[in-house]
Amino acid sequence: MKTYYFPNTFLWGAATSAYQVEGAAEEDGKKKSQQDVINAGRRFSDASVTSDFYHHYKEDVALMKEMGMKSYRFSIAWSRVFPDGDGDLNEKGIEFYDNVIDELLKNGIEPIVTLYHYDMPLALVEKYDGWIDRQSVADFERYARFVIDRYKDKVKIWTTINEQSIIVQFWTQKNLIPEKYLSDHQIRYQINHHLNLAHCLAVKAVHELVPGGIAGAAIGYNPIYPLTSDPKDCLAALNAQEFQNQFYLDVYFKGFYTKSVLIYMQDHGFAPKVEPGDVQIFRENISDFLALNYYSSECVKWPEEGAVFQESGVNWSGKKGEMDSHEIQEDFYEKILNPNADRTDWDWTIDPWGMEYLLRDIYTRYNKPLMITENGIGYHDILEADGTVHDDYRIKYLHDHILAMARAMHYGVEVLSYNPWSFEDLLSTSNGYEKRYGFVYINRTDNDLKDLKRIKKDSFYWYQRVIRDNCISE
Ligand code: BGP
Repeated sequence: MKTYYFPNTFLWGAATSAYQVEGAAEEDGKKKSQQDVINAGRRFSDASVTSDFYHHYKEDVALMKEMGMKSYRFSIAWSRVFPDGDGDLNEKGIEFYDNVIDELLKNGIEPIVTLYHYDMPLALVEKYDGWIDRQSVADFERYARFVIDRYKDKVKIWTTINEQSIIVQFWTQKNLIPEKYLSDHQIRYQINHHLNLAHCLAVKAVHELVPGGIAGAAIGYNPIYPLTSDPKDCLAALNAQEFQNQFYLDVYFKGFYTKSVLIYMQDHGFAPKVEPGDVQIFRENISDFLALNYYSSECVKWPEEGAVFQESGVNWSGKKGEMDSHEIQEDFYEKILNPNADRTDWDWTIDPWGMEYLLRDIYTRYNKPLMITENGIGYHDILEADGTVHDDYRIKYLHDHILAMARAMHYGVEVLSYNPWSFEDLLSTSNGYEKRYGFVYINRTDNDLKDLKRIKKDSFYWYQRVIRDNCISE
């Protein structure tokens, strides 16, 4: 049995995002974000209370400390700080984050702050359709600069945009898109262009304002495998890899759009409009690291002649066609479920080998430090009558993924932190409270708020030992 030890500086932790955990969606001056509207229309709980971190943050930070966390990755809600997106500051809103950050620091937990996690202020969607309009970039920059400047002495690690690739891939679920644009894929990639500019301007602000600060995006990243060794399937995998992953990373680290993807987009009429000076903004603001949200891998094959299919064979809910019915013609690659991997109840593949594969692959190509800002398994957890939650499946999932990360580190990959999803149960973006991820169980369901009691799962005690021992064994 081999044991892998981690560096003493390794930032063990866990992650959440504002609208999925805070609740208090319209309290103390906060106004709605687009997620409040998107979630209100779903078949599970809305985002008004979620896990009520807003009122329980001290209790929750105490639990983080008890588990031994060295870092906590969370996001700031733009609409709590500037309720109208571009208007006046909400003093009470920013005070909440002052308090959370101070509480973390007091407990020896390093804050890893994400500036944007799907939650565009609704006011800006109503004003100009959110990220569709280029004005969103300037408004985001103003918000980001304010927050970065306020915490420049307390927060050193900044992630800019959460899962840009997912925002683009599932653009009608992660953004409120007006009916008239729903089948306009040029708009989809224009949103992406604006997100790239917003990301770069936030990196710039961190470099200018934060002494010793580092910045990077948190990308949703699935490694892609060819179904067979047929050269056409291998080429399809390369196409998918460039289209879904490299297209984002090349901007973050090289300052340009991947040529093959841009040409594909031009051929199909959905390339973004790029203004003079934009590429210079990309080139001058290269990221310091890449934060990775890793859950699953994907498998592709060469597409059938003339096939029309969804951009994702299996969408975010794990059910075909349920949530994103807007199709895109792809003659580049065709996704299929990997026949060689286990799957969760929602058909997400469970692939620890993919963790080692992607860490080594990305590090070799870009040579920048990496962080894991999400990784975890959604499950129908059961609260037993004696108040315990036996989540051995989560312990196995996390063990196997940490081990894979350790193997990658053994081969030289620089990984700074591990922040699995999620610290506590929260509102899953696709399945509400039916699908749980936390180390801490929140006593509520989609239909019943109950007492919101915090209950430590078996995985809590297991992860506590991993952090204490600072190692993982095969
Ligand atoms: C990531 C998001 C998270 C989180 C996670 C799990 O894409 O960054 O916000 O939600 O996926 O997915 P889900 O919530 O759909 O179960």
